[in-house]
Amino acid sequence: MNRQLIEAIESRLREVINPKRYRHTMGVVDAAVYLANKYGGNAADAHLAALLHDFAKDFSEAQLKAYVDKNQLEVDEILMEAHELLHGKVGAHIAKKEFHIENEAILKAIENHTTGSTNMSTLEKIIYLADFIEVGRDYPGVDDLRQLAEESLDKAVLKAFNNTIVYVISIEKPLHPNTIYARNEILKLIEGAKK
Ligand code: DGI
Ligand code: FE
Ligand code: FE
Repeated sequence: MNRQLIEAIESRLREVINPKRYRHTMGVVDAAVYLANKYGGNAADAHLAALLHDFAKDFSEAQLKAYVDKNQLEVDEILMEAHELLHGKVGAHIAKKEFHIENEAILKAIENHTTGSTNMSTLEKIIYLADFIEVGRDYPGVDDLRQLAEESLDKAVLKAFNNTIVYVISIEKPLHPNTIYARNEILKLIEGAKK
């Protein structure tokens, strides 16, 4: 475990995210390490990805868009439209440029933590799910999701996708297609495993 790197990231995080989000981040670290140990993921990678997943979350819309332009990040139309989707992409780029993280699995887990994607690695699933079940989260259904996370990583991720899709529809925002593709794929995987 790279203590020095973790301390450097933590100290930068305290400058760029608010105290509540910092606590959320530490909750995601604990949940991600727990899930990695439970489901055979790499706990050190889970720790780093969780620590960095919301690095850019408190950037303003203008800051996020300026970062995307300046660094010529590839983003689709929906990412630009719904700026709450941009912080993963920007966070992954910062992880690489500022903290020299080259591990693509970690970078992808940060990048895709809001929408999910097809072909998710165990690490991507862990970060996606840890974000929803960390100890500080409190919303209707969180305890059911925590319980499902004890049973099956895939089933819990599917449930988290379903919840997100319902939520985004309820607030009448555009839904990112990656979430739909990811949800259909994992549903098929789970159905296949039953046969
Ligand atoms: O950054 P966090 O709040 O910890 O969690 P997150 O990265 O999962 O971001 C959640 C936000 O992103 C929440 O406000 C819902 C929103 N979101 C997730 N999927 C979509 C989405 N928003 C839109 N417009 N479209 C999506 O597909
Ligand atoms: Fe996030
Ligand atoms: Fe988060």
